Amino acid sequence: MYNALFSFALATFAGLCLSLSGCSSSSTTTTGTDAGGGGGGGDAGGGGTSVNGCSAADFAANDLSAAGAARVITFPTGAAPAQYTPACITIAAGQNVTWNGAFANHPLQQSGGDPTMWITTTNTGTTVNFGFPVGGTYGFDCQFHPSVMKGAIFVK
Ligand SMILES: [Cu+2]
Repeated sequence: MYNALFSFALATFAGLCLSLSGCSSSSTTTTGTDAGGGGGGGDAGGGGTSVNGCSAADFAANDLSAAGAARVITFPTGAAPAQYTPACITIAAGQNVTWNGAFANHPLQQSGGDPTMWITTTNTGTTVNFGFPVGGTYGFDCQFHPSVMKGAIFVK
């Protein structure tokens, strides 16, 4: 009787183990392109890694994570390139950022930083809003003028 119960328990556990990846010690290791799930792994000292010219000091100078803060980045509506304003900001995980400008003239795309794709390439319209649910440093730039128009979001 005891042996039968024990065997049943073992079988149940084994089945559970099969159904859950990572319950054995031989769980697969990730490839390492997404350090810490895009999270804290790459953030030196919690101030954000330097991406697209945005340093930890730049991120700290534009901390927009306070409740009620306007998390808006503007850029030109005309064809002439000009840097994003502000280009380097800090927000908290779960907050959103709005970009305002002419995407047809300045297509927004992810560029640099953590590889997670919170920013979807946008080339039409004048406003877009993206959420950043996971901590990390996420770079972006203009497809047409990446040397002039570039920035990053540090999500703490
Ligand atoms: Cu541009």
